Amino acid sequence: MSLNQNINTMDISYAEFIGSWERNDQIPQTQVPEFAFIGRSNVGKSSLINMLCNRKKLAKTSSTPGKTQLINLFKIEKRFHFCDLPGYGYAKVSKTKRDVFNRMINHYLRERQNLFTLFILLDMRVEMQELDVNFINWCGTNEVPFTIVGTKCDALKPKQIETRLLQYEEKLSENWAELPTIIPSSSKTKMGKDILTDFIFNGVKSLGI
Ligand SMILES: Nc1nc2c(ncn2[C@@H]2O[C@H](COP(=O)(O)OP(=O)(O)OP(=O)(O)O)[C@@H](O)[C@H]2O)c(=O)[nH]1
Ligand SMILES: [Mg+2]
Repeated sequence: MSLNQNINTMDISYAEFIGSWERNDQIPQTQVPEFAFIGRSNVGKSSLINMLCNRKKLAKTSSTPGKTQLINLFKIEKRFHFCDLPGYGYAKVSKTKRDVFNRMINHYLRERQNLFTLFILLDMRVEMQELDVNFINWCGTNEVPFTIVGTKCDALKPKQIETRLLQYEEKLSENWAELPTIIPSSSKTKMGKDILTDFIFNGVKSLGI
């Protein structure tokens, strides 16, 4: 089945900022299913959340990496949450701050009981970085359920997207017997929006919510 089939009619029409926290143990505990977004700084996490919610400024974005520095929660459709996380591995952020981010992310991912899926974002304009490989493998070791989303596809031609997907698969196959799903996207052109929305709504529905 090609990625463009399976078009859904579902769309997010309600999204509200709940709050920001700097430590996992401060976030309100809830049973509401949560979808979190992670990836290197500047990969487009906050932009993707805005695109999926049909909003321009719900999650704060910036061309300067390191914009999102806290765990940000959003209530979506009053049925589930989105969680915008800080980026990992941004070299220009001080080591102390990077350690804080890593600890924050690490605790959240290991302890958040209601985490349904983590979307790991990879910038499709470039090859998969060692940092991404390590992070994806860490998720495997820690049994964090994840789906990979390729971002900024508007900067690539269809053939280049195909080539990059093959590269990613080859890289992942070094560590993974069963390849994780990779969904190409663009917050500019809304590429991948239907597939991601469908994935999210179906996931929530599978919980009977
Ligand atoms: N061309 C293109 N640029 C994008 C896309 N998504 C995000 N950007 C740009 O990438 C930059 C970073 O976007 P953010 O959404 O703030 O990235 P982030 O991953 O949340 O970054 P941090 O919070 O700093 O970790 C901004 O200048 C966006 O305009 C996309 O789909 N295509
Ligand atoms: Mg951000």
